[in-house]
Amino acid sequence: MNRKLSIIGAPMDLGQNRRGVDMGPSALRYAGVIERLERLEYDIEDLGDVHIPRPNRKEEQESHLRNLKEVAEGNKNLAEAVDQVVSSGRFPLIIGGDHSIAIGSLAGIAKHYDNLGIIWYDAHGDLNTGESSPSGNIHGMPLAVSLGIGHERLTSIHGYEPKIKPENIIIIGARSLDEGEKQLIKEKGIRVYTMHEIDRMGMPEVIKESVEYLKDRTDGVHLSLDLDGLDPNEAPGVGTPVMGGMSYRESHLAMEMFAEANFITSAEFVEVNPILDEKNKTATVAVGLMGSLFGENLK
Ligand code: B3U
Ligand code: MN
Ligand code: MN
Repeated sequence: MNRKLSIIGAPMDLGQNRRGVDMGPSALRYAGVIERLERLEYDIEDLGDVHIPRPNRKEEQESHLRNLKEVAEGNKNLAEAVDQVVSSGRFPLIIGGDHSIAIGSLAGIAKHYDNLGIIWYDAHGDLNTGESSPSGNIHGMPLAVSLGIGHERLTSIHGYEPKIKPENIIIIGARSLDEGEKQLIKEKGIRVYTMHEIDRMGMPEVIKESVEYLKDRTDGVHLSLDLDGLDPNEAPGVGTPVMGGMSYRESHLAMEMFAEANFITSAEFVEVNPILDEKNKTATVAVGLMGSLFGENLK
């Protein structure tokens, strides 16, 4: 693992309609992310938060994609910050913010790789387009956008597209997929481990298969971890909780196995909403998972 780590906050709450997730970066810093990783002897630099514009509430929405202009602009800023971190040879750890920030993260990262692998740890597929979305919320679209599918204002961010290839994506933990997302998954042949597969196979086998699959075919792997992938009993501070999620223990095991595989080259932790949380529990869980991902329990 790259021992030089740069933390970038993305206080974005415009990709969905529950306020408070913009305080995610503060909640994660308060829960001790920097101290936790410093103990593991990483060289940590906290770059602070990128600028996310406020929406002009009086202005007409230009499109049924909620806050399109501001989400695009915030992600443009994030892409530039992340690109610089990767260019300087450091590991970008992005802390959100709602999941629409993956648009900017991937835009900044993927241009440095021919075959970036993506592990999408989430209750949702985030594969909607303006047409298929039931909500108009952009946090349900970043994976599609990164594949070059969706509004041009989003797909073109950072000047190239698509960012990633469908065969390099693995979704883990899905249990709330919309019809259009299911179609896209089939059409593009995207690998998905739903909760059904996780229950049948067990988490160790799911992660082992995922690592084996990505190791040979990719030259870097980005972990995009949405805290709503976990069960809401263990991570209650999220905007769209879905029952029956991955447990705290399964999630730690997954992170430990990724650490052992030593193949993650960038990561983001998103959707921590301290307003909806119970005494910062979800941020604390997230920081614990980062500890495992960065090798706390490696022998
Ligand atoms: N698929 C739904 C719900 C959703 C997606 N991501 C989250 N919720 N967190 C949508 O609105 O696209
Ligand atoms: Mn998500
Ligand atoms: Mn989700």
